[in-house]
Amino acid sequence: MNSAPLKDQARNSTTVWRAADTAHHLHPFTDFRGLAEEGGSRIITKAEGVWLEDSEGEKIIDGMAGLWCVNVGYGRERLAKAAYDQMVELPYYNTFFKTATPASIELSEKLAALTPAGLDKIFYASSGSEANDTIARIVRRFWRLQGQPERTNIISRVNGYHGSTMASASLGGMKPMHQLDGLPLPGFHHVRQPYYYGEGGKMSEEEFGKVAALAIEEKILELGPETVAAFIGEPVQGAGGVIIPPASYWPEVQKICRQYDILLIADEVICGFGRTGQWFGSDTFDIKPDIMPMAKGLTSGYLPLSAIALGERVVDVLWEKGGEFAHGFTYSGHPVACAVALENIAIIEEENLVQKVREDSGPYLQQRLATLADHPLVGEVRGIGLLGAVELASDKQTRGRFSPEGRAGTICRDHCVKQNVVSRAVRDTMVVSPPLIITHAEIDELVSRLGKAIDLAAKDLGVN
Ligand code: PXG
Repeated sequence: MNSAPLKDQARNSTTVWRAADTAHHLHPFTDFRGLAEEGGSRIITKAEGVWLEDSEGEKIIDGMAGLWCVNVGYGRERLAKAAYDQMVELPYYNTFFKTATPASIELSEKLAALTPAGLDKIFYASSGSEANDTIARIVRRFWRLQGQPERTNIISRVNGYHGSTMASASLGGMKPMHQLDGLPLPGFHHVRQPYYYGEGGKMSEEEFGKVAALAIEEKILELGPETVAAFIGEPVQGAGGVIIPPASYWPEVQKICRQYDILLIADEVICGFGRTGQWFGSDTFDIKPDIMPMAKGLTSGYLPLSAIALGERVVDVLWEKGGEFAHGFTYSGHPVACAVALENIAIIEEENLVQKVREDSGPYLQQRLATLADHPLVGEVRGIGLLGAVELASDKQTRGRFSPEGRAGTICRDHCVKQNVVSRAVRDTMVVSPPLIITHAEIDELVSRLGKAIDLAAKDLGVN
């Protein structure tokens, strides 16, 4: 058996990598056979700033910050150094049996300070999915301890995304994920999303925001308020297509949660750490959650780590009445991941990245994306902070869609790949979420390449 490292010269060729990838590697959210028939993966070998490089030496502008996570950009030696130093000092120790590490303690203190007032205690896992699974258990535990064990139902939204484990995919409202194996699990319910462009019809935005929120109350009444434990939503739905709720939505949602005494969970896995121009989406939309999961931008994706911030209402009950909380992961509070998170947050602070997104790069991206709005293939451009979406439409006026759904998006995405720009197609919506360090010149490049891809897609679709 040849034990030479994969990157040795002899194996360092796209063809060999692709063949080995096809032979042995199953990719997430991928049609295995389809990928093999297309000839296999694009192999990404390096990255710096907002630029990726593939094994053919092509330079690609990463309009998605990896998977919405590389907030401080690629190539940060400080993060590598923080990981190295922590590994040399203490590569691992657990937080289960009355032990802690300086890194896990310091990060908890820091997150308690950064998160909205009242969220003061932190529980760790390694992914957004694990964080949301943990939350599903916490809210049920909370209501049991409150003497209301029948409160087990959790309400979330169609087209929301909360992860890929059994519970977090059940929380999510993605049909293809449910269809994979018969989810959602019992006790997970979905209501309409605040998607004005797609579902607003003739209503004003303000009116539609309230109607979408009232769907939560209708669901609560249908299930029986005494059976509802919590509502969970992303401040802005990311994977669902950068769905920005009307201003009237979150105030109404909060009113309803308070009225029926149900817990409010704001999933900050994408919105957290500056993406919307504030530290958290909850700051941008003035949401006061009881529970807040975070991941992605917490370490800028350099290492896997997720955190759940919990407010007094929940903590007091778990603390006073709970006894042992029989849940946790080997890597909860992993010291190396925590050290990287601390250094990552230090970079965000020192470089004023949150303020920059709010006052400079965010508005500039929105202004540049808005230039695509007149394109005959574009139905709407929307965005907030460094999140952007371009809806492809067959008819601008009537918001007409191409059929089958997703075809126009796939065509445009394939052109993006050829133009060396990463933009995700969510059905027929092109979305971007670049690293927070993106410069004006790089935003120009990103939007120009996306615009070219839209031009080429328009030709393919016969739109001009
Ligand atoms: N909550 C939200 C809001 C997310 O966006 C998760 C939870 C789950 O996180 P983990 O770390 O378990 O993946 C996510 C993840 C995409 C895409 O293509 C989006 C996510 C993950 C993978 C792909 O849009 N979001």
